[in-house]
Amino acid sequence: MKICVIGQGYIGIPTSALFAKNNCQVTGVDIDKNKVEQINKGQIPIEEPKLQEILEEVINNGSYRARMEPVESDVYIITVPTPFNKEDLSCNLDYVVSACNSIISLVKKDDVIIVESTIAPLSIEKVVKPIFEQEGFTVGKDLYLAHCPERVLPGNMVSELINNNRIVGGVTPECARKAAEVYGIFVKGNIIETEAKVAEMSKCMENTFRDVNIALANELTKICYELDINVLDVIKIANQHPRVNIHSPGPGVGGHCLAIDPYFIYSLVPDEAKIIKLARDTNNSMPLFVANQVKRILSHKDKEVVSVFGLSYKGNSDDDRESPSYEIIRLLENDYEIRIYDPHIPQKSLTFEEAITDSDLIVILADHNEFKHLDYDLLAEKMDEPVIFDTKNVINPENVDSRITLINYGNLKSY
Ligand code: SAJ
Repeated sequence: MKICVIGQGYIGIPTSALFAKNNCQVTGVDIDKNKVEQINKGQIPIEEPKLQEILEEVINNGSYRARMEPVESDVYIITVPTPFNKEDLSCNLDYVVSACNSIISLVKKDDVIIVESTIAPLSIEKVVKPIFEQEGFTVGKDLYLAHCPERVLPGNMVSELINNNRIVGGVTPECARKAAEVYGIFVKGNIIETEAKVAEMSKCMENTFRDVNIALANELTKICYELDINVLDVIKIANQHPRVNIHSPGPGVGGHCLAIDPYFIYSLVPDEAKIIKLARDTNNSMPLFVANQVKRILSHKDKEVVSVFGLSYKGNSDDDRESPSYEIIRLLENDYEIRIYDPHIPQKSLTFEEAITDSDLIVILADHNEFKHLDYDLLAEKMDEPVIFDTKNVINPENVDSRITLINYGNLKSY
Protein backbone atom coordinates (compact mmCIF):
# COMPACT_ATOMS: atom_id res chain seq x y z
CA MET A 1 0.00 0.00 0.00
CA LYS A 2 1.27 3.48 -0.87
CA ILE A 3 0.73 6.02 1.91
CA CYS A 4 1.45 9.75 1.87
CA VAL A 5 1.68 11.41 5.29
CA ILE A 6 1.39 15.19 5.07
CA GLY A 7 3.00 16.98 8.00
CA GLN A 8 6.16 15.51 9.50
CA GLY A 9 5.93 16.53 13.12
CA TYR A 10 5.44 14.85 16.46
CA ILE A 11 2.76 12.54 15.04
CA GLY A 12 3.58 12.43 11.33
CA ILE A 13 7.08 11.01 11.73
CA PRO A 14 6.30 8.09 14.07
CA THR A 15 3.12 7.30 12.10
CA SER A 16 5.07 7.25 8.82
CA ALA A 17 7.82 5.12 10.34
CA LEU A 18 5.36 2.54 11.70
CA PHE A 19 3.49 2.17 8.39
CA ALA A 20 6.84 1.82 6.61
CA LYS A 21 7.97 -0.83 9.09
CA ASN A 22 4.79 -2.76 8.26
CA ASN A 23 5.40 -3.14 4.54
CA CYS A 24 3.88 0.09 3.27
CA GLN A 25 5.65 2.44 0.89
CA VAL A 26 5.52 5.76 2.75
CA THR A 27 6.18 9.29 1.57
CA GLY A 28 6.43 11.83 4.37
CA VAL A 29 5.70 15.37 3.18
CA ASP A 30 6.78 18.57 4.87
CA ILE A 31 7.27 22.16 3.76
CA ASP A 32 10.39 22.44 5.94
CA LYS A 33 13.39 21.57 3.76
CA ASN A 34 15.72 21.00 6.71
CA LYS A 35 13.31 18.58 8.33
CA VAL A 36 12.96 16.63 5.07
CA GLU A 37 16.75 16.37 4.76
CA GLN A 38 17.15 15.34 8.38
CA ILE A 39 14.53 12.58 8.09
CA ASN A 40 16.15 11.25 4.92
CA LYS A 41 19.43 10.98 6.84
CA GLY A 42 17.62 8.86 9.44
CA GLN A 43 17.70 11.57 12.07
CA ILE A 44 14.65 12.45 14.16
CA PRO A 45 14.18 16.13 14.90
CA ILE A 46 12.28 15.27 18.13
CA GLU A 47 13.20 13.51 21.37
CA GLU A 48 11.23 10.26 21.31
CA PRO A 49 12.46 6.94 22.70
CA LYS A 50 12.49 3.87 20.38
CA LEU A 51 11.76 5.97 17.27
CA GLN A 52 15.37 6.41 16.16
CA GLU A 53 16.05 2.73 15.46
CA ILE A 54 12.78 2.24 13.55
CA LEU A 55 13.47 5.35 11.49
CA GLU A 56 16.98 4.18 10.58
CA GLU A 57 15.64 0.80 9.50
CA VAL A 58 12.89 2.16 7.23
CA ILE A 59 15.01 4.93 5.74
CA ASN A 60 17.83 2.46 5.01
CA ASN A 61 15.53 -0.10 3.37
CA GLY A 62 13.85 2.61 1.28
CA SER A 63 10.29 2.13 2.56
CA TYR A 64 10.10 5.68 4.02
CA ARG A 65 11.21 8.74 2.13
CA ALA A 66 10.56 12.39 3.01
CA ARG A 67 9.82 14.98 0.29
CA MET A 68 8.53 18.49 -0.02
CA GLU A 69 5.71 17.56 -2.42
CA PRO A 70 3.08 14.81 -2.10
CA VAL A 71 3.12 11.86 -4.51
CA GLU A 72 0.28 9.77 -5.89
CA SER A 73 -0.72 7.22 -3.22
CA ASP A 74 -3.61 5.00 -2.12
CA VAL A 75 -3.97 6.63 1.29
CA TYR A 76 -3.34 10.23 2.36
CA ILE A 77 -2.96 10.96 6.07
CA ILE A 78 -2.97 14.59 7.20
CA THR A 79 -0.97 15.29 10.37
CA VAL A 80 -0.45 19.04 10.24
CA PRO A 81 -0.82 21.42 13.20
CA THR A 82 -4.16 23.03 14.00
CA PRO A 83 -3.49 26.15 16.09
CA PHE A 84 -6.30 28.28 17.48
CA ASN A 85 -7.20 31.71 16.19
CA LYS A 86 -6.27 34.14 18.95
CA GLU A 87 -9.16 36.53 18.19
CA ASP A 88 -12.10 34.14 18.57
CA LEU A 89 -10.33 31.02 19.99
CA SER A 90 -11.63 28.95 17.07
CA CYS A 91 -9.77 26.11 15.37
CA ASN A 92 -7.51 27.32 12.57
CA LEU A 93 -7.85 24.88 9.68
CA ASP A 94 -5.52 26.73 7.27
CA TYR A 95 -2.83 23.99 7.31
CA VAL A 96 -5.44 21.24 6.94
CA VAL A 97 -7.03 23.03 3.99
CA SER A 98 -3.70 23.62 2.31
CA ALA A 99 -2.75 19.95 2.86
CA CYS A 100 -6.04 18.95 1.15
CA ASN A 101 -5.37 21.35 -1.71
CA SER A 102 -1.85 19.94 -2.13
CA ILE A 103 -3.20 16.43 -2.81
CA ILE A 104 -6.34 17.26 -4.73
CA SER A 105 -4.79 16.77 -8.18
CA LEU A 106 -3.32 13.39 -7.11
CA VAL A 107 -6.43 11.88 -5.54
CA LYS A 108 -8.13 9.16 -7.61
CA LYS A 109 -11.19 6.93 -7.26
CA ASP A 110 -11.24 4.67 -4.16
CA ASP A 111 -8.46 6.51 -2.33
CA VAL A 112 -8.69 6.95 1.44
CA ILE A 113 -8.13 10.38 3.03
CA ILE A 114 -7.64 10.58 6.77
CA VAL A 115 -7.33 13.72 8.88
CA GLU A 116 -5.42 12.93 12.08
CA SER A 117 -4.88 16.55 13.14
CA THR A 118 -7.10 17.55 16.06
CA ILE A 119 -9.98 19.55 14.60
CA ALA A 120 -13.07 21.24 15.96
CA PRO A 121 -16.32 19.24 15.83
CA LEU A 122 -17.99 19.42 12.37
CA SER A 123 -14.78 20.45 10.55
CA ILE A 124 -14.81 17.38 8.30
CA GLU A 125 -18.42 17.93 7.32
CA LYS A 126 -18.27 21.69 6.85
CA VAL A 127 -14.72 22.32 5.59
CA VAL A 128 -12.84 19.19 4.46
CA LYS A 129 -15.55 17.22 2.65
CA PRO A 130 -16.57 20.13 0.36
CA ILE A 131 -12.97 20.45 -0.92
CA PHE A 132 -13.15 16.96 -2.42
CA GLU A 133 -16.79 17.20 -3.48
CA GLN A 134 -15.96 20.27 -5.52
CA GLU A 135 -13.63 18.04 -7.55
CA GLY A 136 -16.55 15.79 -8.42
CA PHE A 137 -16.00 12.99 -5.89
CA THR A 138 -18.89 11.47 -3.94
CA VAL A 139 -17.48 10.88 -0.48
CA GLY A 140 -18.42 7.40 0.74
CA LYS A 141 -18.83 6.07 -2.80
CA ASP A 142 -15.72 6.79 -4.79
CA LEU A 143 -13.55 8.44 -2.14
CA TYR A 144 -13.32 7.61 1.57
CA LEU A 145 -12.83 10.37 4.12
CA ALA A 146 -12.37 9.95 7.87
CA HIS A 147 -11.14 11.73 10.98
CA CYS A 148 -8.87 9.51 13.06
CA PRO A 149 -7.43 11.49 15.95
CA GLU A 150 -4.25 10.26 17.58
CA ARG A 151 -4.22 9.78 21.33
CA VAL A 152 -0.58 9.22 22.14
CA LEU A 153 1.47 10.65 24.93
CA PRO A 154 4.76 12.22 23.84
CA GLY A 155 7.63 10.23 25.31
CA ASN A 156 5.82 6.91 24.85
CA MET A 157 4.60 7.32 21.30
CA VAL A 158 5.78 4.19 19.57
CA SER A 159 4.18 1.84 22.02
CA GLU A 160 1.01 3.97 22.35
CA LEU A 161 0.58 4.29 18.56
CA ILE A 162 0.66 0.51 18.31
CA ASN A 163 -1.31 -0.46 21.42
CA ASN A 164 -3.84 2.32 22.14
CA ASN A 165 -7.43 1.97 21.04
CA ARG A 166 -8.08 4.02 17.95
CA ILE A 167 -11.17 5.99 16.92
CA VAL A 168 -11.97 6.13 13.21
CA GLY A 169 -14.74 8.55 12.41
CA GLY A 170 -16.02 8.21 8.87
CA VAL A 171 -18.20 10.56 6.86
CA THR A 172 -20.13 7.35 6.10
CA PRO A 173 -19.85 3.87 7.68
CA GLU A 174 -17.97 2.74 4.58
CA CYS A 175 -15.44 5.57 5.07
CA ALA A 176 -14.89 4.42 8.68
CA ARG A 177 -14.44 0.82 7.55
CA LYS A 178 -11.84 1.78 4.93
CA ALA A 179 -9.91 3.91 7.43
CA ALA A 180 -10.06 1.08 10.00
CA GLU A 181 -8.45 -1.24 7.44
CA VAL A 182 -5.58 1.22 7.08
CA TYR A 183 -4.86 1.40 10.84
CA GLY A 184 -5.32 -2.37 11.12
CA ILE A 185 -1.91 -2.58 9.40
CA PHE A 186 -0.09 -1.89 12.66
CA VAL A 187 -2.56 -1.02 15.44
CA LYS A 188 -3.00 -3.78 18.03
CA GLY A 189 -5.57 -1.90 20.17
CA ASN A 190 -9.28 -1.88 19.33
CA ILE A 191 -10.27 0.16 16.30
CA ILE A 192 -13.60 1.83 17.01
CA GLU A 193 -15.65 2.88 14.00
CA THR A 194 -17.94 5.88 14.39
CA GLU A 195 -19.10 9.10 12.73
CA ALA A 196 -16.57 11.84 11.93
CA LYS A 197 -18.28 14.36 14.21
CA VAL A 198 -18.31 11.91 17.12
CA ALA A 199 -14.58 11.31 16.65
CA GLU A 200 -13.90 15.06 16.47
CA MET A 201 -15.83 15.80 19.64
CA SER A 202 -14.46 12.86 21.61
CA LYS A 203 -10.86 13.85 20.86
CA CYS A 204 -11.47 17.46 21.91
CA MET A 205 -13.36 16.30 24.97
CA GLU A 206 -10.66 13.85 26.12
CA ASN A 207 -8.24 16.73 26.47
CA THR A 208 -10.92 19.01 27.87
CA PHE A 209 -11.72 16.43 30.55
CA ARG A 210 -8.10 16.51 31.64
CA ASP A 211 -7.85 20.30 31.47
CA VAL A 212 -10.98 20.73 33.62
CA ASN A 213 -9.70 18.23 36.18
CA ILE A 214 -6.29 19.90 36.38
CA ALA A 215 -8.08 23.25 36.80
CA LEU A 216 -9.93 21.79 39.77
CA ALA A 217 -6.62 20.72 41.34
CA ASN A 218 -5.15 24.17 40.67
CA GLU A 219 -8.21 25.89 42.15
CA LEU A 220 -7.96 23.64 45.19
CA THR A 221 -4.33 24.72 45.56
CA LYS A 222 -5.33 28.37 45.73
CA ILE A 223 -8.19 27.61 48.13
CA CYS A 224 -5.91 25.61 50.45
CA TYR A 225 -3.27 28.35 50.30
CA GLU A 226 -5.84 30.91 51.47
CA LEU A 227 -7.08 28.59 54.25
CA ASP A 228 -3.61 27.33 55.22
CA ILE A 229 -4.36 23.67 54.53
CA ASN A 230 -1.80 21.31 53.01
CA VAL A 231 -3.23 20.71 49.52
CA LEU A 232 -0.89 17.83 48.73
CA ASP A 233 -2.09 15.95 51.80
CA VAL A 234 -5.71 16.71 50.86
CA ILE A 235 -5.21 15.27 47.36
CA LYS A 236 -3.39 12.18 48.63
CA ILE A 237 -6.10 11.45 51.17
CA ALA A 238 -9.12 12.29 48.97
CA ASN A 239 -7.73 10.05 46.23
CA GLN A 240 -7.97 7.07 48.53
CA HIS A 241 -11.69 7.20 47.84
CA PRO A 242 -12.30 4.57 45.15
CA ARG A 243 -14.12 6.97 42.81
CA VAL A 244 -12.06 10.13 43.30
CA ASN A 245 -8.99 11.09 41.28
CA ILE A 246 -7.98 14.69 41.93
CA HIS A 247 -5.28 15.56 39.41
CA SER A 248 -1.94 17.16 40.21
CA PRO A 249 -1.67 20.92 40.55
CA GLY A 250 1.20 22.67 38.80
CA PRO A 251 2.43 25.93 37.29
CA GLY A 252 -0.24 25.86 34.57
CA VAL A 253 -1.07 23.67 31.61
CA GLY A 254 1.03 23.61 28.49
CA GLY A 255 1.37 21.61 25.30
CA HIS A 256 -0.52 21.88 22.07
CA CYS A 257 -3.46 19.75 23.23
CA LEU A 258 -4.88 20.50 26.66
CA ALA A 259 -4.11 24.21 26.35
CA ILE A 260 -5.79 24.50 22.94
CA ASP A 261 -8.42 21.84 22.21
CA PRO A 262 -10.95 23.05 24.82
CA TYR A 263 -11.15 26.35 22.94
CA PHE A 264 -12.25 24.49 19.79
CA ILE A 265 -15.41 23.45 21.63
CA TYR A 266 -15.86 26.73 23.49
CA SER A 267 -15.65 28.88 20.36
CA LEU A 268 -18.48 26.92 18.71
CA VAL A 269 -20.89 27.18 21.64
CA PRO A 270 -19.61 29.79 24.15
CA ASP A 271 -22.93 30.08 25.97
CA GLU A 272 -22.99 26.38 26.77
CA ALA A 273 -19.28 25.69 27.35
CA LYS A 274 -19.01 27.64 30.60
CA ILE A 275 -17.05 25.16 32.74
CA ILE A 276 -14.67 24.53 29.86
CA LYS A 277 -13.82 28.24 29.56
CA LEU A 278 -13.51 28.73 33.31
CA ALA A 279 -11.11 25.78 33.49
CA ARG A 280 -8.96 27.32 30.77
CA ASP A 281 -8.95 30.66 32.61
CA THR A 282 -8.07 28.93 35.90
CA ASN A 283 -5.14 27.05 34.37
CA ASN A 284 -4.01 30.21 32.57
CA SER A 285 -3.97 32.02 35.91
CA MET A 286 -1.38 29.68 37.44
CA PRO A 287 1.75 31.38 36.02
CA LEU A 288 0.69 34.60 37.77
CA PHE A 289 0.07 32.67 41.00
CA VAL A 290 3.57 31.15 40.77
CA ALA A 291 5.22 34.48 39.91
CA ASN A 292 3.48 36.20 42.82
CA GLN A 293 4.60 33.44 45.20
CA VAL A 294 8.18 33.78 43.97
CA LYS A 295 8.01 37.52 44.69
CA ARG A 296 6.58 36.86 48.13
CA ILE A 297 9.21 34.21 48.98
CA LEU A 298 11.98 36.59 47.91
CA SER A 299 10.49 39.75 49.40
CA HIS A 300 13.09 39.91 52.22
CA LYS A 301 16.07 39.52 49.87
CA ASP A 302 18.16 42.24 48.28
CA LYS A 303 20.12 40.35 45.64
CA GLU A 304 17.82 38.35 43.52
CA VAL A 305 18.64 35.62 41.09
CA VAL A 306 15.88 33.14 40.21
CA SER A 307 16.80 29.80 38.64
CA VAL A 308 13.99 28.39 36.52
CA PHE A 309 14.25 24.60 36.38
CA GLY A 310 12.25 23.24 33.44
CA LEU A 311 11.19 24.98 30.24
CA SER A 312 9.30 22.12 28.66
CA TYR A 313 5.60 21.82 29.34
CA LYS A 314 5.90 18.31 30.71
CA GLY A 315 8.41 16.09 32.45
CA ASN A 316 11.17 14.29 30.54
CA SER A 317 10.26 15.93 27.26
CA ASP A 318 11.96 18.56 25.11
CA ASP A 319 8.58 19.93 23.99
CA ASP A 320 8.12 23.52 25.16
CA ARG A 321 5.04 24.44 23.11
CA GLU A 322 2.61 26.61 25.11
CA SER A 323 4.75 25.96 28.18
CA PRO A 324 3.65 27.98 31.24
CA SER A 325 7.36 28.44 32.04
CA TYR A 326 7.65 31.18 29.42
CA GLU A 327 4.79 33.18 30.95
CA ILE A 328 6.35 32.80 34.41
CA ILE A 329 9.72 34.00 33.10
CA ARG A 330 7.99 36.95 31.41
CA LEU A 331 6.30 37.90 34.68
CA LEU A 332 9.59 37.73 36.63
CA GLU A 333 12.27 38.93 34.25
CA ASN A 334 11.90 42.64 34.94
CA ASP A 335 12.51 42.15 38.65
CA TYR A 336 15.02 39.30 38.77
CA GLU A 337 17.95 37.87 36.91
CA ILE A 338 16.55 34.66 35.43
CA ARG A 339 18.78 31.61 34.92
CA ILE A 340 17.31 28.73 32.95
CA TYR A 341 18.21 25.11 33.50
CA ASP A 342 16.56 22.39 31.43
CA PRO A 343 18.63 19.30 30.67
CA HIS A 344 16.09 18.32 27.98
CA ILE A 345 16.46 21.60 26.08
CA PRO A 346 20.25 22.12 26.21
CA GLN A 347 20.25 24.82 23.52
CA LYS A 348 18.27 27.15 25.80
CA SER A 349 19.85 26.03 29.08
CA LEU A 350 22.82 26.90 31.25
CA THR A 351 24.68 24.11 33.00
CA PHE A 352 23.36 23.09 36.41
CA GLU A 353 26.27 24.80 38.12
CA GLU A 354 25.94 28.04 36.12
CA ALA A 355 22.22 28.12 36.84
CA ILE A 356 22.55 27.77 40.61
CA THR A 357 25.68 29.77 41.43
CA ASP A 358 24.64 32.67 43.70
CA SER A 359 21.00 31.94 43.03
CA ASP A 360 18.43 32.97 45.63
CA LEU A 361 15.68 30.61 44.59
CA ILE A 362 15.23 27.55 42.39
CA VAL A 363 11.71 27.28 40.94
CA ILE A 364 10.88 23.85 39.56
CA LEU A 365 8.34 24.07 36.73
CA ALA A 366 8.65 20.64 35.05
CA ASP A 367 8.72 17.18 36.58
CA HIS A 368 11.91 15.97 34.87
CA ASN A 369 13.52 12.92 36.48
CA GLU A 370 16.76 14.90 36.80
CA PHE A 371 15.05 17.16 39.34
CA LYS A 372 14.04 14.36 41.70
CA HIS A 373 17.52 14.11 43.19
CA LEU A 374 19.51 17.30 42.78
CA ASP A 375 23.14 17.60 43.88
CA TYR A 376 22.41 19.07 47.31
CA ASP A 377 26.11 19.34 48.21
CA LEU A 378 26.65 21.61 45.23
CA LEU A 379 23.51 23.61 46.04
CA ALA A 380 24.74 24.14 49.61
CA GLU A 381 28.12 25.24 48.27
CA LYS A 382 26.92 27.55 45.49
CA MET A 383 23.82 29.14 47.04
CA ASP A 384 23.91 31.34 50.15
CA GLU A 385 20.65 29.97 51.43
CA PRO A 386 19.49 27.09 49.22
CA VAL A 387 15.73 27.41 48.70
CA ILE A 388 13.73 25.34 46.20
CA PHE A 389 10.12 26.11 45.24
CA ASP A 390 8.83 22.91 43.67
CA THR A 391 5.56 23.61 41.85
CA LYS A 392 5.36 20.08 40.44
CA ASN A 393 5.87 18.17 43.68
CA VAL A 394 8.72 16.32 41.99
CA ILE A 395 11.04 16.28 45.02
CA ASN A 396 10.14 13.96 47.86
CA PRO A 397 10.72 16.04 51.03
CA GLU A 398 12.14 12.94 52.73
CA ASN A 399 15.05 12.94 50.27
CA VAL A 400 16.12 16.49 51.03
CA ASP A 401 18.63 17.20 53.80
CA SER A 402 18.39 19.96 56.38
CA ARG A 403 20.65 22.39 54.49
CA ILE A 404 17.93 22.86 51.87
CA THR A 405 14.61 24.66 52.34
CA LEU A 406 12.01 22.88 50.21
CA ILE A 407 8.80 24.78 49.50
CA ASN A 408 5.99 23.09 47.61
CA TYR A 409 2.27 23.71 47.21
CA GLY A 410 1.67 21.81 50.46
CA ASN A 411 3.72 24.03 52.78
CA LEU A 412 3.73 27.27 50.74
CA LYS A 413 1.83 29.32 53.31
CA SER A 414 4.54 28.83 55.95
CA TYR A 415 7.18 30.70 53.90
N1 SAJ B 1 -0.66 18.49 34.06
C1 SAJ B 1 -0.95 18.98 35.32
N2 SAJ B 1 -1.52 18.16 36.23
C2 SAJ B 1 -1.83 16.87 35.95
C3 SAJ B 1 -1.54 16.37 34.66
C4 SAJ B 1 -0.95 17.20 33.72
O1 SAJ B 1 -0.69 20.15 35.64
O2 SAJ B 1 -2.36 16.17 36.82
C5 SAJ B 1 -0.09 19.39 33.03
C6 SAJ B 1 1.24 18.94 32.49
O3 SAJ B 1 2.30 19.35 33.30
C7 SAJ B 1 1.23 19.60 31.14
C8 SAJ B 1 -0.21 19.55 30.72
O4 SAJ B 1 -0.95 19.36 31.90
O5 SAJ B 1 1.63 20.95 31.23
C9 SAJ B 1 -0.57 18.51 29.69
O6 SAJ B 1 0.11 17.31 29.94
P1 SAJ B 1 -0.46 15.86 29.65
O7 SAJ B 1 0.66 14.94 29.85
O8 SAJ B 1 -1.65 15.58 30.45
O9 SAJ B 1 -1.02 15.90 28.17
P2 SAJ B 1 -0.39 16.09 26.72
O10 SAJ B 1 -0.88 17.41 26.22
O11 SAJ B 1 1.05 15.84 26.63
O12 SAJ B 1 -1.09 14.90 25.93
C10 SAJ B 1 -2.51 14.85 25.84
C11 SAJ B 1 -2.98 13.44 26.13
N3 SAJ B 1 -4.43 13.46 26.36
C12 SAJ B 1 -4.97 12.92 27.44
O13 SAJ B 1 -4.34 12.38 28.33
C13 SAJ B 1 -6.46 13.00 27.52
C14 SAJ B 1 -2.63 12.54 24.98
O14 SAJ B 1 -3.22 11.27 25.12
C15 SAJ B 1 -3.08 13.14 23.66
O15 SAJ B 1 -2.66 12.37 22.58
C16 SAJ B 1 -2.47 14.50 23.50
O16 SAJ B 1 -2.90 15.30 24.59
C17 SAJ B 1 -2.95 15.06 22.18
O17 SAJ B 1 -2.20 14.98 21.19
O18 SAJ B 1 -4.10 15.50 22.10
